[in-house]
Amino acid sequence: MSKSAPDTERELNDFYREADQRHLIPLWKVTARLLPAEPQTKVLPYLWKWPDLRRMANRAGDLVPIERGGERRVLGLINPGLGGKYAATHTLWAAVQIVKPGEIAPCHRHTAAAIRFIIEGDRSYTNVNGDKCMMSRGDLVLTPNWSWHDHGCESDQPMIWMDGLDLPLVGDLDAVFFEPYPTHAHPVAQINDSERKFSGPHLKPTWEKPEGRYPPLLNYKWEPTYQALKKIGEGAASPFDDVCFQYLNPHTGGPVLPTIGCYIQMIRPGIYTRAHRQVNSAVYHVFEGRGYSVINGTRFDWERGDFFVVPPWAWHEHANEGKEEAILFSIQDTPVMEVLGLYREQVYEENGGHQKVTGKFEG
Ligand code: 1HN
Repeated sequence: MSKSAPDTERELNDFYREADQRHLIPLWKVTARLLPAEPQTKVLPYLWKWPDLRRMANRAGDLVPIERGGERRVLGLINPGLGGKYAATHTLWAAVQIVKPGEIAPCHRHTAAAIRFIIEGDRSYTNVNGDKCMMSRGDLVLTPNWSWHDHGCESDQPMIWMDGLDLPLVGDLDAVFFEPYPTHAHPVAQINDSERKFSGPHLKPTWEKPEGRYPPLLNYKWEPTYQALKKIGEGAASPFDDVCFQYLNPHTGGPVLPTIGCYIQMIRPGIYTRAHRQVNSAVYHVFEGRGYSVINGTRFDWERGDFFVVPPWAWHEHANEGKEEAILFSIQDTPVMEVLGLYREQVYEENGGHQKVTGKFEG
């Protein structure tokens, strides 16, 4: 005798209740949620304006001392889509940090890897494992994971830079370790040593052998970077990014850090790029100039100093309608996607490669 429909339904409900109590999930109930046709990210496109960031950084400089415990005077960018997670994208931390004249931010190390991109000031440094890397505007400085680092400012003006870290990713992997150095500052063994050895154009010293994953060059100076941008900028470039360079590890030719790719990009006057989307997320800092990006149909107007986020798998295109070049620095989690075999990109084919603009970001 076959069972009646209500009987079956009751048994099924009992089954689901027991599964829940036993910490089991029947996959057939959640397949669509677990396996969407394409990424369904919570990361939102967002824009932070420089006058606010700068004013707040300076205010923090007035109000908050740098001490052991607090460690750093840093204002992190929080993505409004991530439910309060301390992150600019699901994988990347981005922030502005201020160090005032005479201060030294105490030496420590952590398993999250970091980059600095210098926005304002000079005659400050990051001491990375004893190599004192002198920093000025436009320099990119690396602190690879588990490297000792302290920051000092020897100028009579405060120093402000962008911090980029893979901390949200390392946190999700439950792999965060942190250790303060026994003294406030690390002894200085050399000054600009990695730069001295490894910043020759397409040249590397033959006697310096790779040390595991440790990148041999820690300071990518602005001037040669800019010269390279200008030189390549005389010809054709990418239809999606215009002139765009990835910073390289001179030993491997690969990304500067295993988890963070760094890019410098020039959108030349009159350029309007075509839209595409990539599986990686990105945090952009506007180093010079002004322009706008259309991200998933919303127009984001940016100018010098601003920061903005492009989420995973979000259509984006960039425009510079002015007469001056626009220069964007960005950090992206692309190396993670590539090493895991997850990297994908797609070209926007409709409407001549340009999205329909449906709104403007007003903050
Ligand atoms: C950190 O150690 C620094 O060393 C900057 O300057 C930002 C954000 C989160 C966690 C650690 C630094 C940081 C950070």
